[in-house]
Amino acid sequence: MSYLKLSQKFSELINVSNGLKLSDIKFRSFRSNSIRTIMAWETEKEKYLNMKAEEKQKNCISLEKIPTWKRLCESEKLPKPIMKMENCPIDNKLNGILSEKISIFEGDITKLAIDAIVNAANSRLQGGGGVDGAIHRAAGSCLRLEGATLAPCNTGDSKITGGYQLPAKYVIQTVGPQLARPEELNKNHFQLLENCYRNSLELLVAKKLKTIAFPCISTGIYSFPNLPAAHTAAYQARKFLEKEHPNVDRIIFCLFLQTDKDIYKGVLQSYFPVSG
Ligand code: AR6
Repeated sequence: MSYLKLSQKFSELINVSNGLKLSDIKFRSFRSNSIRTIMAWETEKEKYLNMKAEEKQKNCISLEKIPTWKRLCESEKLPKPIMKMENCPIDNKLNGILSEKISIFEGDITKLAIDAIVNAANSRLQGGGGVDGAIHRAAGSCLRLEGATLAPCNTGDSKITGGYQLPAKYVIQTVGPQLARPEELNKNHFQLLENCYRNSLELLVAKKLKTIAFPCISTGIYSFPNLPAAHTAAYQARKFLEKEHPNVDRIIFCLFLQTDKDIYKGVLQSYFPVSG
């Protein structure tokens, strides 16, 4: 229900004459509590959107401190490249431009002072373990309140919420495919993971935002194997940037585990070669 409609309901309830039954009084108190809750997260969202990242979190990391993939390739000895998956054509003419639109960041996604960080959420958007838990702890309780107004989020879909106390302005919540065991991996899981990356990136440009960081969606509690997940992430980013690079400043892969750091440094060399 929109804020306006809720306010109207609130006025109607206040105008009800004396002689209310107990159930009416309970309903009225429930309604005014809901209004207060909605006002709380909406007001907080605005407040934090207008605040500088450093005011929200002292030890945050801004985009300037994260080298582009091109600079990393020039300054670091990388592991052997890992070949692209089959049927993943790229437009080599764009290699120079696109290698400056991608980065790897090794560490905690909740420290990034950028436009949007992606959360590997569940459909309820109420927080959980892993990166989801870390994001909710750092953002504060309003993230959960706003999430409740957008849930459920289906597997492969993405929804955008405020960043609240996070240095990032927004959180793009996406729900990755869940496997019982890594050996279960099938075509449908790949497709759902592709949707997570594509829908999150589409939401970014639809909201006119320029910088985004992804954790390794589904590769923790949801058991998607790390290597095929990295191929999927890299190719979706590549395809998206080939079309939308003028509207995007940076896509950052936020890597928390040593396995992913090694894999991404290998995989990105074939999806984002620095020269043609
Ligand atoms: N910053 C960056 N990456 C992180 C962080 C962090 N602070 N913490 C963990 N990771 P997971 P999933 C990495 O399990 O597999 C939750 O309960 C982690 O090492 O967080 O999509 C949700 O509510 C791994 O590489 O997400 C869902 O129910 C990656 O983030 C379910 O887990 C993803 O691992 C989603 O499971």
